[in-house]
Amino acid sequence: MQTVAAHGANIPAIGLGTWELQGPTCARIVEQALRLGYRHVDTAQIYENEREVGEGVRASGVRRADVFVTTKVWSTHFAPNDLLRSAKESLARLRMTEVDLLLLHWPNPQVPLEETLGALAQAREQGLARHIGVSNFTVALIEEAVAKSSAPLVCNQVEYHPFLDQTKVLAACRAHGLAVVAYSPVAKGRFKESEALKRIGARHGKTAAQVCLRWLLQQNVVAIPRTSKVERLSENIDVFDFALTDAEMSEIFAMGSRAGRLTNGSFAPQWD
Ligand code: 1BO
Repeated sequence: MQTVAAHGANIPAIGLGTWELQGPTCARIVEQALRLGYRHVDTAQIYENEREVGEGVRASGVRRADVFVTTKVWSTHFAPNDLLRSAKESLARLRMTEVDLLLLHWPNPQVPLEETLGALAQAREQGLARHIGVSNFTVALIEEAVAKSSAPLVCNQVEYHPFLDQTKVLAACRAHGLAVVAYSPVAKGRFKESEALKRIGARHGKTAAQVCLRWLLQQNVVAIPRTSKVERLSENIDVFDFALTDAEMSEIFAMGSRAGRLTNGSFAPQWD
């Protein structure tokens, strides 16, 4: 599988997102995904499915060392001791000795970022995580985090799809060598409303969802589509055998705006 490199991490370009997947369905989808060739699974403490993600990885028969596993610390656990305890609890639920990537899930202005980043780097030093990074960070927060982190941050995981303009965040990540990992890469099904995505897909014998994923790959962005349907797993990973033209890439870029954001909780920062 194609990977995106950042500060020593090689992140498989397509991963399985597990936000909102629960219980046996989650374990089954993770197992199926790995059997189909996925090598990257994304979870989080707040998703309440780390146990099932771990079960799915073990049931797949794929060696743990061959799967890139990400989890995230929820923002109410950013005080240094809480962060380390939370990371250890995640590992216990996953039944893993380390994750490949540990992220701060959302910024939390209540806890000084320097302290949280110190604890995150400690988690890495203690072998709880091979790499560390952030999620839902704005340009200002990326700049601050990069300046204050003693260890390299390998990614910023953010919502990104054709309907959301993330030009500024992408530029900041690139400037500091962070990979961008896109959650909701097919815009939670909104791709179905786009005649243009369907038309472009038809030209390549692909679906509109595959066009969204390919558009991200051609920007060197990692995508983590979530699905609870086995047939969609195959569709989402079948995006490596075609290429969008420059004109098609531009046409898709033109669909994006600030208004296209789908995830915007009360805990969200002031977006760029
Ligand atoms: C609240 C969870 C957002 C995506 O990880």
